[in-house]
Amino acid sequence: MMRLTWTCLLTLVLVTAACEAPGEEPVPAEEAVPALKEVFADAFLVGAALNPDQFYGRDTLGVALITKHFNTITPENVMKWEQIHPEPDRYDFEAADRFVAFGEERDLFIVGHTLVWHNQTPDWVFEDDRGEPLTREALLERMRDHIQTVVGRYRGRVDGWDVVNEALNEDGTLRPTRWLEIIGEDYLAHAFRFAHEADPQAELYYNDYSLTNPAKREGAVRLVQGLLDAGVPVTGIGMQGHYALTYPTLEELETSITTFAGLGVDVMITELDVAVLPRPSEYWGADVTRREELRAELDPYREAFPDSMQQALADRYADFFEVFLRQQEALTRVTFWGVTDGDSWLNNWPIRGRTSYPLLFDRAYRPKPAFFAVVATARE
Ligand code: 9MR
Repeated sequence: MMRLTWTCLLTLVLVTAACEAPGEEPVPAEEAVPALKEVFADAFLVGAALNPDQFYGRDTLGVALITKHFNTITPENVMKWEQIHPEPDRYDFEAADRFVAFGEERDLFIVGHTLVWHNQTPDWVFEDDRGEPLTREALLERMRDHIQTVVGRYRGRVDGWDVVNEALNEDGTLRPTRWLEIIGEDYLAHAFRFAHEADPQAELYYNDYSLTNPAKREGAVRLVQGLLDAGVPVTGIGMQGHYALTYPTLEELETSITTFAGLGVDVMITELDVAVLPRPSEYWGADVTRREELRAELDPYREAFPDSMQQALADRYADFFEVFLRQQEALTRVTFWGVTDGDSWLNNWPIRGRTSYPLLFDRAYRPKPAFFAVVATARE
């Protein structure tokens, strides 16, 4: 009996030791961890995309981080068309209501994501009862009903909306979606007008990735300038910050921010993360439909993230935040796409089941060296 007990104890010690992966920082004292929203209070809002475990309160450690560090939130998925409006005559507001209540309970700036997109939008949206494509008028009416029902429900409570998401190709032309095909180029103008009618106070954004690429940047300028010239109420451009250790260049990032600000609209970094895993191809966008096969060499940090990589990530984040701080007049908000590394979509895209490290908090909810590097940029 005694021997068994000692064996158990020894096992416990060994298992506990194994949990302390080599190279991991000791947990910093709570008071040594400043709140991001306070560190950047004079510059811009700081936020995160949330999942249901967080806003339903199941992920209690995640909730503690959100409550401490962020003053703006975006729902990662629950306001997308297929979730909030799964069938023609059925809206499902349960999760979105909880998300909004979570933000109100903490007095956060609440962003709605997203009203008009080509992904996560059911096929029926574009079809009549017989499965035939809708006419332009019928699709516009369906878009109006969706936008006004959703925006109207949260009028005065959701502060800003990603009205149209990812409408541009990499070359800056309009993406050939069913919205474009059936309605025509003015589908964006209609979407913004419908949203404005439903909540005249809400900020309304065009949101996209790869907006640091010159051709796509120019496409966004043409698009948004055209909307503004036509009197369409666009208040901001959301630059999804799906970045990496070597992409984009800081110069391209800063040029995009200043160029967009020059249009007279707000600019925000809406989906920030920094990919650290090997890329299966030279594609740098964030098209969620792209998929690649898992190979061991593409998932090198399953067990631990080496110190050298932690440092590279920290340096990269510091570089980005130096640009953001320099451009604080233009930027209203910086939102991370997730809270901890364990939450990130990059664990499953473009390859399912990898172990990625793209955010400021690790899987054990601890601030990483990148967190402290970001904080340091505000104190230089
Ligand atoms: O992070 C989101 C992930 O959980 C979803 O599976 C995915 C599918 O649509 O969408 C992800 O969020 C995307 C966002 O809505 C728009 N920009 C790209 C984001 C990352 O794919």
